[in-house]
Amino acid sequence: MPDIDYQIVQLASMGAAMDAALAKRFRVLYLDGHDDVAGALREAPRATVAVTSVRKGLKREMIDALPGLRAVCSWGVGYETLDLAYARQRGIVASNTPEVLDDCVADLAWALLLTAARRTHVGDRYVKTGQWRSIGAFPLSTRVWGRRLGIVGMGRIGRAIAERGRGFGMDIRYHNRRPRTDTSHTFEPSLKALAEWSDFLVLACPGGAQTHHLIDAPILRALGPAGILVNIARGSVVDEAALVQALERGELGGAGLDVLEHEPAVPEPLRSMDQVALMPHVGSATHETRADMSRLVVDNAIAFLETGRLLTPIEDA
Ligand code: 8YV
Repeated sequence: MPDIDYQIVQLASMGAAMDAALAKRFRVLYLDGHDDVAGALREAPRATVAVTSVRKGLKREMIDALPGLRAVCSWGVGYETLDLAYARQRGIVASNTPEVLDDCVADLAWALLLTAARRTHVGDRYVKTGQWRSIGAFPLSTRVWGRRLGIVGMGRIGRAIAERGRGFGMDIRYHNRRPRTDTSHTFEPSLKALAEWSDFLVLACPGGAQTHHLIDAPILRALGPAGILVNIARGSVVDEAALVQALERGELGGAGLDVLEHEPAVPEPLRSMDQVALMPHVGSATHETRADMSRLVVDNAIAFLETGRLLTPIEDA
């Protein structure tokens, strides 16, 4: 029997302050950065909670290595890297960090939409490199106000994006697995029809097998040569080779991407096109939201260990 009867295995740091708060209250086996996580898990046969993140995930082998595991508390709203189907079979429950990041992710979707449409990333370079003085007038860009906004995935983040769209006087429609009762926007059952209708198509759906390459060449063609695609969901949702081709051929007007299919690898054409604005997967990455996310993970772990219930269980798990 190991010397310490651990209650928690922690695979991902929640920041120094939150890590310390957890360690003060419980017996925590801290494994972030450990070079033999699988081997170290043998030290915690009775740990009931695993603390992890969407980046670190939780594979089947890890679940098998923890016979006492009852709950997984994960950082991030996405959970495609957790083997939830297997966890569920084993009677293990899981939590993520919804709500606290909705507004920051929606803000970033809008930043990318505005950047791709108004070319602020190009204008910034234009001014800083002296082209304003040497060349003169900057090329015209695309109007955002009052246009058509299509949203793929009308969950909490999709609704936060739509709310901001109202402020821009936009006509808004959405595509989702099923129509939602908590929004008054028009449901469009056909993704292709939504893409044809939209000036801007924003992706806010979950990643994983169900949405893999949902946005393929025909959808990109439907969005069209003046259309702009914004992705703050997962890189896997877009067929990136088809996206590059559509942009190169002028079949798609532009793109604003926070996530890429093989991130952090970025295809060279996307890096060199002015009609593309890129960010390094940072939808939730503000000081305030990241602190809220870490706190929510810790609060979930505390709630489970003290009451047997998670605060924000993953809804479809
Ligand atoms: C993070 C996210 O910015 O919560 C998620 O699922 O994708 C974002 O909060 C991302 O995980 C950073 O790697």
